[in-house]
Amino acid sequence: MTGVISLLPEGRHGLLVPPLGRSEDLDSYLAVGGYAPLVAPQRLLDRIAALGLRGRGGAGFPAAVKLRAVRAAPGPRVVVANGEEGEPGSVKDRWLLRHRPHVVLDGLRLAAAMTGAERGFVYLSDAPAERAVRRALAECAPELRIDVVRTEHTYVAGEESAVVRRINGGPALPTAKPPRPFESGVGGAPTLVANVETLARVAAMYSRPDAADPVAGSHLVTVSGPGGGAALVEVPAGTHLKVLADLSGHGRADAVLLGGLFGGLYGEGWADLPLGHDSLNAVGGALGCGALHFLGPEDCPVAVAVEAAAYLGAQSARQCGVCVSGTGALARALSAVAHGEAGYDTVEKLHRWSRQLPGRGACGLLDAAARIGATLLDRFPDQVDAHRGSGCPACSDAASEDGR
Ligand code: L3W
Repeated sequence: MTGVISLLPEGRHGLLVPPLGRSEDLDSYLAVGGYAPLVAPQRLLDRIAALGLRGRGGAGFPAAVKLRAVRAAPGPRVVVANGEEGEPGSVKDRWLLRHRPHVVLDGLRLAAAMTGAERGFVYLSDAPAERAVRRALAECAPELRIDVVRTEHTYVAGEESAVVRRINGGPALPTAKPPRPFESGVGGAPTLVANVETLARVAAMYSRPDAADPVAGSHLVTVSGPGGGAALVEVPAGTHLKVLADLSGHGRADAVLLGGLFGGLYGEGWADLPLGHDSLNAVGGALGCGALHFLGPEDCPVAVAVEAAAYLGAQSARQCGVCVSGTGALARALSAVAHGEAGYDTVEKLHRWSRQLPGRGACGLLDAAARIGATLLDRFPDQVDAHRGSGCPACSDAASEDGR
C-alpha cells in the first residue's frame, strides 16, 4: 500500500482514516469517544436508517434493513464482522482490521446491542489483521463473547453464506439462498454478517454524532493502477473518479475496472463518473467493495477482461454447474477475441451469455464474469474490432499466463 489519504471536507478528517501514524490502541480509541455505553439501541438504529448507511461489502444493501431483519427474528442471535475481502485490488478491510481494530470491534458490539445478539465473530484471512484483532480483544475485554475465525483467502470466502458455512465448521463456500444468514446462520441462529467497514462506520457515527452524516456518506476506496501498489482513499459519495485518479497518480488513465472485478470495465467518460452505488449501477457498472483499478495507455482492455474472466473461472467454487460452464465459456470466448480468433458468432454468443448468466449462480461470481464480458463489448467495441484477425501484444502476454 502506498498511502492513506482522507479527502473529506475541511474539519471532517479522521473519520476512518485518521493520520494516526501508528495503529490504534485502547487509550487512543477511548480518547476519541470509543466504546461509549449504548443507552438507546433503537435510537441508533433509527439514525442509521435516517442517514441511509449502506453495506460496504459489495452489495450496498441498506444497513438498517439488515439489522432490523436480524432483530425481528427469534433469538439467540449472532453478529459477524466480515473482514475476508476476496475482491482483488481491495485492501480497505484488512487496513481497518490491522490499524483500527477497536473501531471495528466497537461497531460489532453496537450491532450486537441493536440486534439483541449474544455472540460475535470476527472472520478474516489476513495474519497481521488477526494479530491486531486478538491484541485489541485482549485490551478491551468486551462483555460480548467474540471469537476470531480464520479462513482461507479466496474470492468466494467473504460471500455471506460461505462465511456462515465456514464458521459452522464447513468449507468457505457459498450455499443456496434462501435461507439467508438473517434467517438461519451460525448454528442455525439469525445472524448479521456485516462488512468491517460498515461496522466501523456504525461506531464512528455513534462516537461522533457531529460527523454522523459524512461518516455514513463517505467511502473507503482502494485505488490502483498500472504501476502496481495501492492507495486507500476516503472520499464523500459523489466524488468524480477523476479526482481519485489524480490523487493516486493515475490521472492519465484511459479506462477503469470498477468494484474490484465486480463492476466491469468502463472506458470513455470514466473521469466524470460520480462514485456511488446508484450512479455506477445506472451506467451498467457497480461500486462493489469500492476498489478501482485504472488502466493506462499500455493496458489493453481485452487483455484485462481475459485475465479477469480466467481468474474468476479459477476461483469458482465449482458447486454450481452453470458457474463452472458459464465462467469457462466466457473465458474461452474472451480469449478467442484476444487472439483475433473470434468471429461474429463468438461475439454474438458473448453478448447473449453476458445477458443470460447473471443471477444464476449461488453467489455473485458468475455475475462478475458476465459483467466483464458485457462491459467490454458495450464500452470498447472499437478495441474488440481491432483484435479481429490479429490480436495484440498485450493480449499475447495475458494469454501466456492463461496457459495458452
Ligand atoms: C434483510 C432482506 N437483509 C438481502 C441482505 C443479504 C446480504 C445483503 C445483500 O452480495 C455483493 C457483490 C459481491 N432483509 C434482505 C437482506 N439482504 N435481502 O443484504 O444481499 P444481495 O443479495 O443484494 O447481495 P449478495 O449476493 O449478498 C453481492 C460481494 O457482495 N460479495 C461480498 C463479499 C463481502 C466481503 C466482506 O464483507 N468482507 O468479502 C461476495 O460475493 O462481490 O458485490 O447480506 O443477506 N429482505
